Amino acid sequence: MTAVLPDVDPFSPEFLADPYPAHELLREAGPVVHLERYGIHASARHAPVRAALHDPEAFCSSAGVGISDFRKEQPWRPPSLLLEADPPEHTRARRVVAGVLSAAAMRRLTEAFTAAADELVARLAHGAPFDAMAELALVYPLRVFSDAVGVPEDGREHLLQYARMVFNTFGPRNELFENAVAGAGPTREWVDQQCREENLRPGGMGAQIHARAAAEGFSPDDAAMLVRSFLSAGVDTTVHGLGNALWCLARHPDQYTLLRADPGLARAAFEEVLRYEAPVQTFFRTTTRPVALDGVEIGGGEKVLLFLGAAGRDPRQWSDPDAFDVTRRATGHVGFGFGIHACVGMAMARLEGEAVLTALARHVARIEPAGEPRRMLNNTLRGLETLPLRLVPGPA
Ligand code: 4IA
Repeated sequence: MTAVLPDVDPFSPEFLADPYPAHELLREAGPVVHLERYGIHASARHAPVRAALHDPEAFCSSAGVGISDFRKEQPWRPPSLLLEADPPEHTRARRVVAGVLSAAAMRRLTEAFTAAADELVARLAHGAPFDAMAELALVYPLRVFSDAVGVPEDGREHLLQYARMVFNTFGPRNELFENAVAGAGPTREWVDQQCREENLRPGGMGAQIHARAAAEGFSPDDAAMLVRSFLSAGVDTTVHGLGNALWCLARHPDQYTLLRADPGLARAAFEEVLRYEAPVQTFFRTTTRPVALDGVEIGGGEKVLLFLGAAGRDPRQWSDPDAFDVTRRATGHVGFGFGIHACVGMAMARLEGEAVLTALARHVARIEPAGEPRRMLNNTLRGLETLPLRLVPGPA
């Protein structure tokens, strides 16, 4: 029998503010549970989440990866050619985008990303309280990502509002959803304009998308849709990855001491943050036929909620999962998803995380909380609105 949980609302403010007790309840109730409130199945365990992501034929994305079923409801924006698509269309779109985000492309970005992180962190390592969201976690991706893609400087802050809206709209039409889309016309218009080839810096990654897409036979409008994927997925995810990293390191000074002693741990430490406090907490798939997931029967045409963040703390997968440990091997977490839809920009996200954490280790002796952070509530993203910190300077 599938455990039926009548009262759990993973999109309520209480759940979103502190999901971990509810995650444990969901994981322990069974490999797959039924959330009566939304009439959907869900899994909070690592193995079934990974298994569903590994089987895109049975667990498809083209009906949307939020709770809304595109076969029954009109999507709030034209579906992404990448995220909200299945093979073979997905495969074509993915090839274009993956080509632009290649390992060689990442090597070309490394120097600029490293220098920008170094300069920013050195400037903030003054020992006085400041808001590490506004002055670090928000500004760094907004600058380096937008520069790399070739988005003009004017209006870049629209990207933050746009992404928050995208991630809120994966959830149900609750207050977060409605507030996010209300009055967003100008932001949507700005983003749509920046996706056009004539508004992107020649040579930047956005322009490269257009070139590769044209070579693959995509229309200019569809190429612009692929740039839209960049702008939807590329900023707020790393903003909250970095914000969560700073908050983890401030709360676990012993772990920061390890990173400071060995800056070579920066990459592993960022990975551990993604396991421990995943910026993207949830995603849906839709079953294309009746299918068993970890022994639980699910009907065809049903939405299945996958708790990526909860999978990162599944004791069946991780030893001492609630311990933040920068020396553990956290790779294998599903914070970047898994399988054919696994984050196509993960190398760039990791580069940003490594650059900032390495810069901290070089310039900062201690990261100290300077007040209570204010949590940002979002139907999909886990992160902070404000994060008061002190970065106590120390020799490299
Ligand atoms: C898109 C999962 C998240 C990072 C994401 C959001 C939007 C898109 C892709 C990925 O618009 O294609």
